[in-house]
Amino acid sequence: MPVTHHRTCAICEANCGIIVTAEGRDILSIKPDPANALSRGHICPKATALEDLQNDPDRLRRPIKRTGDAWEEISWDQAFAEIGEKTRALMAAHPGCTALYIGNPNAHSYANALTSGDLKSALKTRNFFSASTVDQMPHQVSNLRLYGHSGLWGVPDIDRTQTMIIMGGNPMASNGSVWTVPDFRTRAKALQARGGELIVVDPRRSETAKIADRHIFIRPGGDAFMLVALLKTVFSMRSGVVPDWLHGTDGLREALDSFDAASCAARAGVSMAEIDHLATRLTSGPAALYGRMGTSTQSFGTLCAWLIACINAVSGQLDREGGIMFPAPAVDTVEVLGKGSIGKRHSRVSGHPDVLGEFPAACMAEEIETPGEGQIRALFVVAGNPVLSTPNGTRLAAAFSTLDLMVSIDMYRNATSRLAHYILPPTGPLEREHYGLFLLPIAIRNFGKFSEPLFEKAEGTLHDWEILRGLGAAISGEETPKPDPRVMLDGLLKAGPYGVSLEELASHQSGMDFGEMQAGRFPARLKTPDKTVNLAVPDFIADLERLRAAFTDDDSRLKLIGRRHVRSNNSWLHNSARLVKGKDRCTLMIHPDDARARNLGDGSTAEVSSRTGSIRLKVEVTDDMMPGTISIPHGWGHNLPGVAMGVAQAHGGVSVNDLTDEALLDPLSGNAALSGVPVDVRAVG
Ligand SMILES: Nc1nc2c(c(=O)[nH]1)N[C@H]1C(S)=C(S)[C@@H](COP(=O)(O)OP(=O)(O)OC[C@H]3O[C@@H](n4cnc5c(=O)[nH]c(N)nc54)[C@H](O)[C@@H]3O)O[C@H]1N2
Ligand SMILES: Nc1nc2c(c(=O)[nH]1)N[C@H]1C(S)=C(S)[C@@H](COP(=O)(O)OP(=O)(O)OC[C@H]3O[C@@H](n4cnc5c(=O)[nH]c(N)nc54)[C@H](O)[C@@H]3O)O[C@H]1N2
Ligand code: SF4
Ligand SMILES: [Mo]
Repeated sequence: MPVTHHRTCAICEANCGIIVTAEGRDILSIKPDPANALSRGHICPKATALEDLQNDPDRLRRPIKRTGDAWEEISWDQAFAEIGEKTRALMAAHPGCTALYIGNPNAHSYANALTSGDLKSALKTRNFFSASTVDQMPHQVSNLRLYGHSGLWGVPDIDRTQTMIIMGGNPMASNGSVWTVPDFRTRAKALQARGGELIVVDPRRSETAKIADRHIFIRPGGDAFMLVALLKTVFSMRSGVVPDWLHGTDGLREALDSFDAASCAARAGVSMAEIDHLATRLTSGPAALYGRMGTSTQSFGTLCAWLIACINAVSGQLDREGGIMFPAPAVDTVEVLGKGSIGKRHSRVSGHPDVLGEFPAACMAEEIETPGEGQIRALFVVAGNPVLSTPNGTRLAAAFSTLDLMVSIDMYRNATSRLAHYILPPTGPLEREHYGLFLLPIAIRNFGKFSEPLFEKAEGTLHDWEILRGLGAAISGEETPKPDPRVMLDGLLKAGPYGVSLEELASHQSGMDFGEMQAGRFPARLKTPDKTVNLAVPDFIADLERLRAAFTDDDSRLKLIGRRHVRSNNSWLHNSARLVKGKDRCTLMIHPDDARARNLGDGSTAEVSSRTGSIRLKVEVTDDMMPGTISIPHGWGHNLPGVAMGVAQAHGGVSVNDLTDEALLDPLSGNAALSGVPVDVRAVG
């Protein structure tokens, strides 16, 4: 008899409700759940690939161990015992030699989030890295300084706004980021139908720009200049009442005194007419200015995040309906997790300050290569593929192959895990529970859903959290029993604003809707000691000098940016034949003028070089690109020795992170500047 199962697709941040029909362990269909109040019947093509992930013959089910180039399957007991013993021996001989890298899927697993600390404390490590420093860290630094908590996110209220401005985000492909906004397209259409405006600021005419009312091209990395121009213009138009909780507007205005709005706009490649239009929209009706990847993975990432928040605040859009709002999730992570700190320690080799306890992922290679006390010798990678995801992957791969011990918790033998000594694979995506612990707090509605697993886990397999706990115990030698993650989650839910139990939440198969986001949560919601938002943050104001100095930077070389596609997810969905089929997506997009100047035709092959390396790939000539800018997606390049992902390898592709530069960082957040990398392009063959 077929069974029907309501669950959540946890591949991307949208967290869509899905209905899976299965008979035995066969999946008959994966369909959208129209009764889910958050996703309202939306899914994207990736949801159906859950079946491919579940059944993929290349997906590992048992631990494997590498000796030289040979891999053998071993038992969990052997894996834990050997890894525990080797790690303890290395820790005794070389204090401080352990390291941990946590990848993006951890943010999609509540159980990982509640148990990865066990492994971290067993490793007693100060070398903590994660995908956050190739992603959203600048926003978190801004959250911490302005609102008093790195996890206190403002969410654009797209359903009630009249103006939605998206800078450096492409939700038509990504389905939203740090903004759980499933069904973006319908919401954007509704905005347009009620007379509102969708505006996109992007160096590429992206899929989102194509459905927008207005697309503004911007030079990669020009955002901070444009935002200065916009903020100054908003200041000149705004005359409304400043809420009691908003401080520092005079200090902020003064800090920008010596910048000229028109020159800043010109430096960004944006006209003052566009700036005036944006400022008028922002100061007249409900409006939300949102900045994502393009604004954070650049060398002025933190300045961008701060200026965006300042513009929303000064235009009166913070904490109001239709502006930037603050959700009330069923587990309030802001109350549960520490606020975060900056600069408590410094990295050994380059002296980078830690941000929220992390060092920049871009420093991992040098910390492995550089001899001395504290050199990394034992690395644990949990659900991450940093060889394809972090800058200068070639150098990082070479560094990984010198480690005394490397352990990957991953279901694939991929570009990163092939270099490990042990790969420990978790259960499949339909064999585990789901609650969007970190995603519901950034959702556009107050909503909760808990999904039980559809299938029992296959015999002899372990969940991520069991592996994390198993490793923790094997390394520390402590066997104290700890509560299951679901017991912990039940406690967190009961302590949350709705006091709902896990059992009750789980009984609502399409989730529980707690209603629209509410305005007027400030100042109570703020975590700053004085319950105010002080816009004049000294570190950020000081960093404006670096921006000023960049005004005259040589801007003549081509600048590399990235892109995402709706049928791909970072580096790890390329083994699904149904997703990768069709046109080659790992291509170089270039403007016709730039192509002509280099003798490049559509479909020809180009070599792209940067300080760190060079790659060759197919050219797509398109005036969707801004002149002077090229775009290459990340996460490709699986065809490496030792990889065992048949479909992905057959598909080929190259890694853009062989070109991105580990030396290019936003100093305030340690975030990699993946965008705006200077490159040269020439025709080959
Ligand atoms: N040039 C460039 N580089 C980028 C980006 C870009 O836009 N441009 N984007 C950056 C961003 S935003 C991010 S988040 C990072 C991502 O960086 P990473 O997190 O390092 O990389 P992912 O590609 O997400 O790889 C996730 C890994 O986890 C495995 N995995 C998937 N699900 C699970 C699971 O449930 N359990 C376990 N144990 N393993 C799992 C996959 O097989 C894969 O190996 O990449 C960044 N890199
Ligand atoms: N289908 C799919 N969905 C995904 C993912 C995926 O890989 N595939 N990854 C998930 C993850 S981990 C994340 S973090 C999110 C990211 O979600 P988004 O933030 O929406 O990321 P991107 O689609 O990379 O969009 C970034 C946009 O910034 C533009 N850009 C680049 N440089 C600049 C710049 O200097 N200034 C400005 N203004 N724009 C710039 C790019 O052209 C691009 O259109 O997506 C998530 N969802
Ligand atoms: S948008 Fe697609 S990948 Fe993201 S949660 Fe929804 S169905 Fe899954
Ligand atoms: Mo990400």
